[in-house]
Amino acid sequence: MTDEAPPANHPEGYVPAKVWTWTKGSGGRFANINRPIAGPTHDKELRVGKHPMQLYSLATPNGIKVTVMLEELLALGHSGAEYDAWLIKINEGDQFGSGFVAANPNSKIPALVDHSDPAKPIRVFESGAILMHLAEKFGEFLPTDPAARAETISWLMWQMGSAPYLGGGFGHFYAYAPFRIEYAIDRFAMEVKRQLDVLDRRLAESEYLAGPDYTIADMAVWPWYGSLAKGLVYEAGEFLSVQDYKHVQRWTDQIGQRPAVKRGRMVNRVFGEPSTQLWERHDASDFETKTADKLNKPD
Ligand SMILES: N[C@@H](CCC(=O)N[C@@H](CS)C(=O)NCC(=O)O)C(=O)O
Repeated sequence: MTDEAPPANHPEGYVPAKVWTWTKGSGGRFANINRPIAGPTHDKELRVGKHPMQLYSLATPNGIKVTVMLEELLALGHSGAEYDAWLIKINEGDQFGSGFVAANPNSKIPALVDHSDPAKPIRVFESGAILMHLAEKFGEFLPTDPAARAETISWLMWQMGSAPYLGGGFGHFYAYAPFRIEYAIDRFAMEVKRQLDVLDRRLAESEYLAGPDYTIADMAVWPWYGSLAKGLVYEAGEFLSVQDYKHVQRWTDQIGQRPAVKRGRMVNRVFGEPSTQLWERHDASDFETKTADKLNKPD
């Protein structure tokens, strides 16, 4: 490095302490739930319903991946995928309850507990792991042909590795940080546009991410990058010129037409049009009878 003046987008004045200590909140959105330590903050058991699959979640992009998968499995007639979807209010700290932490030591939605064998419930956390668990259990949406399977898992892992740059990087600094830092926004806008181009090039040559079939890779990528392509996350559609990614737009629309996707997006949703919010799902009929326009606010 030279002793040149820092560029204009480089704020001066901050020198990190020798050892970082948790002395103040960051001031950003969600600062009230961010902590530098793991583990529960309070005792609270998770409720368990009557179905084999117990899901503890919220309709964020990570949550939607799993409710879409469960609805897709039910649409194919897999009654073993029947599920109770319990609402976890992350802005109120439900993810730090002792029962939730036992299901997911990382304290983030979604968490699944598979009670197919009631004597031996299986906990699964990380949305990608949940998609793989369900795909393998029911033999759906994860091809068995080695090449197609490798392609599916590759795109699934691509999503798990890439989305934190979109959410924790771009989204945080563009929409949630208490002030705008040009350096951070430039860095992550560049990366997110690169990711959109990765998807666009793949979807120019292939109907779905892993090939001609819709798989768990599409289910993982669509809630993040499809929402981004439609300007639905971070109000960043114009900023990122998302309309330019034509193949991503085609794929987003195509997947959005699926009835199971339409249902899955509604589950554990607490924002948007009341008729699109199904706070908790315990029965297939809940989509008709228990949306927010027909109920009182969840407690
Ligand atoms: N890699 C995880 C990410 C899960 C995640 O970040 N969940 C967020 C909501 S989308 C959450 O629960 N945040 C609460 C918190 O950080 O305390 C996955 O894919 O399951």
